[in-house]
Amino acid sequence: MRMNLLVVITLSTFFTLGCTPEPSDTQPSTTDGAGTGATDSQAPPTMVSRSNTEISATERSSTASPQTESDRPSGSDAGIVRMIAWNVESGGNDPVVISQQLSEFQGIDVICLSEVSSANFERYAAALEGRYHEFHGDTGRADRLQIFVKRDRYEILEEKEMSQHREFVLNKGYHRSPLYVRIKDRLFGDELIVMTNHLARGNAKFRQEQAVGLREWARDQNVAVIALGDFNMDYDYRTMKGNPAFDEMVRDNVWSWLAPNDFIDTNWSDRDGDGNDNYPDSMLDLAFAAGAAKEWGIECRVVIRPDDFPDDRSTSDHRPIEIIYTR
Ligand SMILES: [Ca+2]
Ligand SMILES: [Ca+2]
Ligand SMILES: [Ca+2]
Repeated sequence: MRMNLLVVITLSTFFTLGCTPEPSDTQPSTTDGAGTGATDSQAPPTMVSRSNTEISATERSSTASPQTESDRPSGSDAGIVRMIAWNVESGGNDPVVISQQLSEFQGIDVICLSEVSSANFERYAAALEGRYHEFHGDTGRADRLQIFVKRDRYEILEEKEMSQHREFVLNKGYHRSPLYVRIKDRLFGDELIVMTNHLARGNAKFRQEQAVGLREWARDQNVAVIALGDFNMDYDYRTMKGNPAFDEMVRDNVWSWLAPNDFIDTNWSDRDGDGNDNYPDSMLDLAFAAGAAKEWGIECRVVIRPDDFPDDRSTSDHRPIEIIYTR
């Protein structure tokens, strides 16, 4: 419980609420991790479904601290569910710094990372002291997806990296395939799917196709679904619009966008090097709910750390976003 309180205090202190949208393919920000060299003619990878890829206890023990189990399943906050999505900027960070910052999220129910180098999968799991089920994608080259699910609270029912749903192609071979877990809350018995994404950056047309595919996939699900990650949908706080992929995502009300409490920029991009963010007041990192989860009153906020922007070579150019709801 003490750990949980610490996390809550820490998050409350550093986070400011905010999330908003806008469209425009002119925004740079998130790298496409793949882009170069690949062609659209590449055959899509086959759908991958594999078993739990938890880090072994042996691997964990090397860096795990001897902290006693804190944990929430008994306190007054037991009904509170918190999830984080964070693009950690593979290639533009120091994994030691990212690990330290990640460790501050200890206690969060589900943590979704994007732009993770495969060399850091185990390091990040160790930063969370082995208290999480760990899953990661095999697609995306240097920019992988990774999901952590709190081990003591959730049972894992399924893990899937999904390159295609029905006729909808979600990965042309060099993108990040959506990664999801179907989990069961041991405390309340809820079953839900948590998905993370890092949609195409350089190819706006394909990003739209990905959004359509995610919408149709969500339409076909019969359990609550939450999706959070870097969607590259350029939600602009000034126009209150996202790019066309955002429009496809929210069409037909299959997904509800979980707008942030406060509209805070989530990505620092200063490609011309003048010291100013070229795309202020915009949001790439988003959260959505589908099915029963739309009625859960989920709140979203952007996580701010002191001096996080502008980022440097050791820190990520993205702020995390957090969603919170009460069961
Ligand atoms: Ca950086
Ligand atoms: Ca600039
Ligand atoms: Ca920005």
